[in-house]
Amino acid sequence: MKKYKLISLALTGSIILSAMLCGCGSKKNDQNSTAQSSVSSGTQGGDGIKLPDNGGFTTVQYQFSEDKYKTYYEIFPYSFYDSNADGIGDMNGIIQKLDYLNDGDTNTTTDLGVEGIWLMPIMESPSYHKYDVTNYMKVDEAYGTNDDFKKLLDECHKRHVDVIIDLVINHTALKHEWYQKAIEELKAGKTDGYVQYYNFEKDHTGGGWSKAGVDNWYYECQFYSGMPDLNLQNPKVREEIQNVVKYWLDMGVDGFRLDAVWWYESEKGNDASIADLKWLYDYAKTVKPDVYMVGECWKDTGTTLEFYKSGVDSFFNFFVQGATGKVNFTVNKKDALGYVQYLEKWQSQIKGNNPDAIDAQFLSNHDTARSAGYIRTLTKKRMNAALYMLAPGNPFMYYGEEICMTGSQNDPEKRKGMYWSSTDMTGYVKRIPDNTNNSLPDQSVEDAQKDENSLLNFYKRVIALRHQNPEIARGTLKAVELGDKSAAGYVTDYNGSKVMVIFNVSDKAAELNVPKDTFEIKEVRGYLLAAIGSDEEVKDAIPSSYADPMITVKDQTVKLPPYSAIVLK
Ligand SMILES: [Ca+2]
Ligand SMILES: [Ca+2]
Ligand SMILES: [Ca+2]
Repeated sequence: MKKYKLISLALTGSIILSAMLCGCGSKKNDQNSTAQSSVSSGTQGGDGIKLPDNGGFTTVQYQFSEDKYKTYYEIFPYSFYDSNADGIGDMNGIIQKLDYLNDGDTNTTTDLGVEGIWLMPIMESPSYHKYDVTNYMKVDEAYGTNDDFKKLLDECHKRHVDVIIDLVINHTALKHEWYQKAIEELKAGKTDGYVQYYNFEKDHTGGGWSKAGVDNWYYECQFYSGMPDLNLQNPKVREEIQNVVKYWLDMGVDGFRLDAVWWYESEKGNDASIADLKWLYDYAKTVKPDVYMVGECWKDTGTTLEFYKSGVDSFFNFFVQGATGKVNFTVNKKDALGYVQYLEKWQSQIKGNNPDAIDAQFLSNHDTARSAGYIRTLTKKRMNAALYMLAPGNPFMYYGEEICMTGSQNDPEKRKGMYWSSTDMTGYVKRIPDNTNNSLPDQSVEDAQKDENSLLNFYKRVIALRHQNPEIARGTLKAVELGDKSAAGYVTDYNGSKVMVIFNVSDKAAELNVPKDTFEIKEVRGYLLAAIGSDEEVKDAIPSSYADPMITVKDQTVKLPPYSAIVLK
């Protein structure tokens, strides 16, 4: 893994210098401070530490990540953007919308600024969701060609955006030629060829198996009869999968999202599944040493921790997501302290099983309801975004989260067309098979771009703050109690460079004293204001804009308005 180059810019230095000079208050220093103001451009008068203009959003420079630490965006290609008006989103559609995700320029703010994309399955498949593959080396025709995908990769890489694709190897589609050949062989009384690719047994009773339609043979199919489970321990299956992994890595993908990893050897036990994962990851590294993999292990914490022993970089953190997950709980129960203590504990646990482990937080994905469905106010939606986007590791945002799309009744409803514009429906995917509810959110992307307070514009700020401070994703974290559970923080240390992040998840302002032996405050890197004035739950006064943030940082005392976050250095 490449080490992240910490930024040392003149701008940063000048802010520190200016802050130091400003703190003294003598006439001479005031003059110096004025002389510095053209570059430091702080927004706060008085004798505290200067705050960066506009929360630091447009004033603190950063570089694109060069290692595996990225802010990811999950895309369902079917629903994202339809470039040829055939009713189905496609590779060329994603290319057309890349500048919305990242335009490749850290100085512009029209884009979200994400540095990674997870594409849900793109390989040939008979289903709309494509989690049952018929050809592992071919992009589904509905989405385009392999060349279209290659072009998408090139366009992403030009913008410093990594691409990982879904790899679905627990099972294939029933129509996959391997399975079709296996059935032909069974009929011919042959069991040493493709039959070995799957798990066939005679007279198998119990769940997760179906009749193969030949004599009294049954085959394993843990998800449903249309998805026969592969025999991942079979050397020939492994050779096939290695060819698939090499094919896409050679084409330029940066890694894989691994579907259903707990199910790999669900009948043999976790150790066997973990061994499969280790084999897969170790092989992929021989092709691309810095390959990134994130596994879907949708089980309890103990099982997820165990799976980190495979060496795979990340497993999705299912414990922070959803209505009752840690992130929303933190806001609803005003328990910032519980959150940072959780972050410290979980980081130490996953790194205990894999020193290179990277946590993968998210609020929702294609299988769960988006957060706008369970978070009532914009204030709380923004605070939720701040919490998981300022956690260590790689956060994953499901498309549509940022414009408060909803959908919870069934899977197709959670995968509705991305709502780009209320005035121009070009590219909008009207219908996902079997979805009956096509209701649209209040704001399209176009509307949200123009609304200063929109969740979309808040996400841009928090993602920028995350990237301006590479310690947040990469550092070793220690929770810091500041006397009140509704306002707490953490100090994180990345190769000796430390930042402190403080969250105030209360409806009241907070005045906090940071012990000097815990963290010595020298600089304000940036801050976030999540509270919206019209939200009735906010009790204390809140800032009306970033020009007057109602934040002061003086000596070791930090005053924060309700629902806010700050990054100190
Ligand atoms: Ca299309
Ligand atoms: Ca940009
Ligand atoms: Ca399996």
